[in-house]
Amino acid sequence: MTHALIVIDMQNDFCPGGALAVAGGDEIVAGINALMGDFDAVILTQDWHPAEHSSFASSHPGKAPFETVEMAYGTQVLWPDHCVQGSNGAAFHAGLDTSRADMILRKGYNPAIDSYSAFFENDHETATGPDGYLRTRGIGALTMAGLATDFCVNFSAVDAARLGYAVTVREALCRAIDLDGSLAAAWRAMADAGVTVA
Ligand code: VGL
Ligand code: ZN
Repeated sequence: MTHALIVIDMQNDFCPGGALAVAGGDEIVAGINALMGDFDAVILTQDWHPAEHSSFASSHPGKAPFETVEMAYGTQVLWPDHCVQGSNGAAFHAGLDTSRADMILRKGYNPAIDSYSAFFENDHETATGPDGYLRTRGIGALTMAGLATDFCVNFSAVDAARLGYAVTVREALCRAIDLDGSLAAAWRAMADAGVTVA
């Protein structure tokens, strides 16, 4: 089966020193690069928000990062400003081998809705595009790695499994935010969706 590697959000803002740093986020860059040659296709995702995005705590007076708000599409965690379009924080980690990417998918560009998943925005309805790309290339299996395990990797893996892909998450090549048990919940959600953890 044609097999793609999907590298999730390996960007400066999710690495140590970044605006929404994930502990050890930079440790997985070399391992991800080393994996790329094993796949028929490599897709990179890039969190790519307009300034004043609705997922930023700074867009909600009186709210602090990591608090939640109720949006039309459900509960949304509020984040520090991060991955603002064109900023250095939104750029890929300098060590990531972007030369191998067949496709770079930018997500989270709609100011009114967050998009953790590579496949659907957080309303779980609005498609972001790669399903069509993958199907037309005959890709049926996906391996995922990157940041953050419990948000963008989790949502991407669960959505891909629901779309019918055979999905594997490389646990050692992911790092988590782990907010109030979100990592344990994410592993449960991925297992329930039929995602393989390797
Ligand atoms: C992510 C929170 C906000 C992620 C992106 O890449 O997991 N998390 N935006
Ligand atoms: Zn984001």
